[in-house]
Amino acid sequence: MATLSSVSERMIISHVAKILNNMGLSYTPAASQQPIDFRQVGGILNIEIKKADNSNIMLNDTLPKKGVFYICFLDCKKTPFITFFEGSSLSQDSNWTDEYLSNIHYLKDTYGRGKNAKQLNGRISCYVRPNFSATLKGVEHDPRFETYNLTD
Ligand SMILES: [Ca+2]
Repeated sequence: MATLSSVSERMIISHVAKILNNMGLSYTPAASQQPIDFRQVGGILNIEIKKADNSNIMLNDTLPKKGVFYICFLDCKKTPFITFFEGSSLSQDSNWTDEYLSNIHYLKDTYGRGKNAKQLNGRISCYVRPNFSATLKGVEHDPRFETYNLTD
């Protein structure tokens, strides 16, 4: 049997696709590198799969939001676990993200794009984008997260 550490997110996505297909559920798969792996599952649900080698998941520029259901496989050294949650459960306590995003937009408009960026001196250019990640440490004690140890 494969251990979680030898399994990639792509392999998990392919297994979930098989399960959804066997259940006769329709869905739209995400294009490569796009957020939300399965869209409009059965016409009602969006599913995002995450796999990490510790308790931190990478979100890049996508803040988890309401209406997206997350299934996360965490290969923590002590106890690998799987947790299920609705996106807003992860992001709603971080009330500073709107301010962060508006600062990112300011930096983009000043240095990364548009007429300001075109007026910058020299050969160097730059771009800035959000780079969110989240810790899932302790979610087994949070009722918003349905969590199971994978060693039990
Ligand atoms: Ca994913």
